[in-house]
Amino acid sequence: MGAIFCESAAFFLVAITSLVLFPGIANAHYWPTTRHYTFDVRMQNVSRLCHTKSMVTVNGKFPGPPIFAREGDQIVVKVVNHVQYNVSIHWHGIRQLQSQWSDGPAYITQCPIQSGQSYVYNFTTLGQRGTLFWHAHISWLRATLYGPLIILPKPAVPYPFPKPYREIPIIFGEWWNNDTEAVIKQALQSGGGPNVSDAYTLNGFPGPLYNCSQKETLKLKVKPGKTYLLRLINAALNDELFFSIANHSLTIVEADALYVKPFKANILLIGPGQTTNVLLKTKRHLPNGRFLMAARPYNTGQGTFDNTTTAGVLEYEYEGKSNANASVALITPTLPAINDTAYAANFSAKFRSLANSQFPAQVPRSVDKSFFFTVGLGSSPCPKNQTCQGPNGTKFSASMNNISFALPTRAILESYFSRKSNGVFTTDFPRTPLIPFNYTGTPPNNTMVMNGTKVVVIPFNTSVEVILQDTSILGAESHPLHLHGFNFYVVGQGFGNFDPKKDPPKYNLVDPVERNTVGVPSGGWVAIRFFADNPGVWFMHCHFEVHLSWGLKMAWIVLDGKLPNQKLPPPPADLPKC
Ligand SMILES: *[C@@H]1O[C@H](CO)[C@@H](O)[C@H](O)[C@H]1NC(C)=O
Ligand SMILES: *[C@@H]1O[C@H](CO)[C@@H](O)[C@H](O)[C@H]1NC(C)=O
Ligand SMILES: *[C@@H]1O[C@H](CO)[C@@H](O)[C@H](O)[C@H]1NC(C)=O
Ligand SMILES: *[C@@H]1O[C@H](CO)[C@@H](O)[C@H](O)[C@H]1NC(C)=O
Ligand SMILES: *[C@@H]1O[C@H](CO)[C@@H](O)[C@H](O)[C@H]1NC(C)=O
Ligand SMILES: *[C@@H]1O[C@H](CO)[C@@H](O)[C@H](O)[C@H]1NC(C)=O
Ligand SMILES: *[C@@H]1O[C@H](CO)[C@@H](O)[C@H](O)[C@H]1NC(C)=O
Ligand SMILES: *[C@@H]1O[C@H](CO)[C@@H](O)[C@H](O)[C@H]1NC(C)=O
Ligand SMILES: *[C@@H]1O[C@H](CO)[C@@H](O)[C@H](O)[C@H]1NC(C)=O
Ligand SMILES: *[C@@H]1O[C@H](CO)[C@@H](O)[C@H](O)[C@H]1NC(C)=O
Ligand SMILES: *[C@@H]1O[C@H](CO)[C@@H](O)[C@H](O)[C@H]1NC(C)=O
Ligand SMILES: *[C@@H]1O[C@H](CO)[C@@H](O)[C@H](O)[C@H]1NC(C)=O
Ligand SMILES: [Cu+2]
Repeated sequence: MGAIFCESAAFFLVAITSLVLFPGIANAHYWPTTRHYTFDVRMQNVSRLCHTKSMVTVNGKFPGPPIFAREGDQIVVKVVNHVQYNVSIHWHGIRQLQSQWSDGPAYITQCPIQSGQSYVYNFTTLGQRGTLFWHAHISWLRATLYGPLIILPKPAVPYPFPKPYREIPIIFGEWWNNDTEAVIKQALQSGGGPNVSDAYTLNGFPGPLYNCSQKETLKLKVKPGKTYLLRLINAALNDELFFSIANHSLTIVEADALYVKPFKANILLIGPGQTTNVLLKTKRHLPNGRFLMAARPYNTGQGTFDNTTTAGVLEYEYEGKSNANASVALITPTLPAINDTAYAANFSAKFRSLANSQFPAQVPRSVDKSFFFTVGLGSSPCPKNQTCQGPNGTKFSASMNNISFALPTRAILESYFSRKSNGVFTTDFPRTPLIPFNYTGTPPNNTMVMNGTKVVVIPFNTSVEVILQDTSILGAESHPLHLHGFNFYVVGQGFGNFDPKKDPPKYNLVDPVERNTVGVPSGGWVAIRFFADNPGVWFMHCHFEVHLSWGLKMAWIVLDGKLPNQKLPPPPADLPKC
C-alpha cells in the first residue's frame, strides 16, 4: 500500500516540477514542435480502500499519464488497445480544427478501437492554452482512463496573472470497488439507477476520511509566501464537486482553458468536464497546522449518489522545518450543504471573460439560428417479460427535447462524409420541444421519451444560440452540458422557465464567460452562443456519465464552408472500422 502511494505521488510531483525542466517545453528553440505519446491501454491491478482490482489503464497508470504541450504544438498519440473492451479517447476541450477525426466519441466521430487494434490521434493546440484533460469516450471506461492535458502559453508569453512559483495539476475522480462496466451494464438491463462509487479521489487518492485509506492521501508540500497554480480538473463520472482548502482562499483565473477575470472564493464548484485554474497564496509564515483540501458533491437529484468526502493535505515546509507531523492539528474546511443550489448559482455567476485586447470576447451579438432544448430525465417502457427498476416499473431514460439519443452502429462522421446517412442518422432533431409544458412545474402525466439518432444540420459559420432548459420531470437536477468542437459564451442563466421576452434583455454580451462545459442550473436554464466555425459532427451531451448512457445527448453537423480550410478533410487511413 505504502509503495503504491509513494510511487504514484512521485509520478505526479515529477510531472509538476518537470514543467520547468522538460526540454522543449521550456526552450523556445524547440517550439512549435510535435509531441509524441504512446498510450498502451492495458489491465493493471490497483489497490485502494483495501480492495485490489484489475482495471483498464493507460500505460498501467491510475490516473493516466499527463500530456504537456505549448500553444501551437502538434500532439500525436498512438493508442494501442490491449484489453478486451472497445476503446476510444476524447481530448476534452481541444477544438480539433482540421482534425475532426481525432475527437474521439465512439460512434460519433469514429468507430471504437477494437481489441488488438491501434489508432493515431493527431491534432493541434493552435490558439489554445490552459488546463484540459483526456478521457475515454465509450461506455464507462473513463472511470479509469483519464489524465491531464496541459497546454502552456507560447514561449515567453506570460500568464495574465502573477507568475506562479509552481504548478500543480489536481484531477478529481472516483474509486469503485466494483467493475464500472458491470455497473452500467446492470443498470441498463434493470432500468434502475446504477450503483454509486465508493470514494472520490484527488490524483487517484481517496484520502484520510475513508476506511483503510490513510496512506492513500494526496499531500501537497508547499513553501510559505509563495503563489501556486492549481490546475483543477473534474474527471469524476457522475458528480459535480464542491472543493475547498481549510483557511485558504483561492483566486480563480481560468475556466475550461480560457482566462477569466480573477476573483476570490473560499469554496469552488466544479462539474464533470470542467477545469478551473486557481492561484493558491500560501501563508507568509510556517503555520501551526496542516490543512485539509476536501471535495464532496453538490447534488439535488432524487437518486442515490456517493455523498462521501475526499481529502488531501496541504503541508508547509520551510528551511528544513515542516509541519508534516501527525501531531500537528489538521484543519478541516467547511463545505456547503450537498443541495446548496444558492451557493452553486452565486458561484457560477461570478465567472467573466477576461475580455481585453489580447483576449477579446468575440460574443455573437446577433443570432442566425436559435434553439431551445429541454434537458432532463424521463422513462422508457419496460420490455415485456421483464421487471424494471426505474420509475413506476419503467426504465430510466434521459433526453434532450424528449429525444433519447440512440448511438448508431456506424460512426456519424464517416457516414456523413461518405454521404451514407441512411440507417445511421436522421436530420430532424427538433429545434424546440414538440410538446411545450411547464418545464419546472408539475411534471406532465406522460414521462415517456422517444428515441432516435437525430442531428441538427447548420451551415458553416452560423451564429448559434441554444437555451438549455432543465426539466423537473423526475426531479430538478443540474446537468453539466458539454459541447465538442467549440467553446461557447454563457450569455444568460436563471431559475424557472426561460422567458423569451424578459430574459434576453438581461444577457451579458460584453464579457460573458467562455467555456466548453456549463452547468444547467437545477430547475433553471442557461443561454449559450457560439459561431459554428468548425465543420464536422459535434457531440453535445450531459457530462454525467449515467445521463449520457440514458440518452441525454445529441449531435450537430456543421456543413463545409467555401475555403479549403473550412472543409472536413478526408479520414486518416488508420481510422477504425465498425
Ligand atoms: C492481477 O492480480 C491477479 C491476482 O493476483 C493476477 O492473477 C493477475 O495476473 C494480475 N494482473 C496484472 C495485470 O498484473
Ligand atoms: C499529423 O498531422 C499533421 C498535420 O495534418 C501532418 O503533417 C502529420 O504528418 C501527421 N502526423 C502523423 C504521425 O500522422
Ligand atoms: C461489488 O463490491 C462489493 C463490495 O464492495 C462486493 O461485495 C460485490 O461482490 C461486488 N460485486 C461485483 C459484481 O463485483
Ligand atoms: C451493485 O450493488 C449491489 C449492492 O451492493 C451489489 O449486490 C451488486 O453486485 C452491485 N453490482 C455491480 C454490477 O457491481
Ligand atoms: C450519505 O448517504 C447515506 C445513504 O443514503 C446516508 O445514510 C448518510 O447520512 C449520508 N451522509 C451524509 C454526510 O450526507
Ligand atoms: C437540503 O437538504 C436539507 C436536508 O436534507 C433539507 O432540509 C433542505 O430543505 C434542502 N434544501 C433545499 C434548498 O432543497
Ligand atoms: C414471455 O414469457 C412467456 C412465458 O414465460 C414466454 O412464453 C414468452 O416466449 C416470453 N416472450 C418473450 C418475448 O421473451
Ligand atoms: C408513478 O405512479 C404514481 C401513481 O400512479 C404517480 O403518482 C406518479 O406520478 C408516477 N411517477 C412517475 C415518475 O411516473
Ligand atoms: C410552472 O410551475 C411553477 C411551479 O409550480 C409555477 O410557479 C409557475 O407559475 C408555472 N409557470 C407557468 C408558466 O405556468
Ligand atoms: C394528462 O395531462 C393532460 C394535460 O395536462 C390532461 O389533459 C389529461 O387529462 C391527463 N391525463 C391523465 C390520464 O391524467
Ligand atoms: C425506441 O423506441 C421504440 C418505439 O418507438 C422502442 O421499440 C425501442 O425499444 C426504443 N429503444 C430504446 C433503446 O429505448
Ligand atoms: C466493438 O465494436 C465493434 C464495432 O462497433 C462491435 O461490432 C463489437 O461488438 C464491439 N465489441 C465489444 C466487445 O463491445
Ligand atoms: Cu445530466
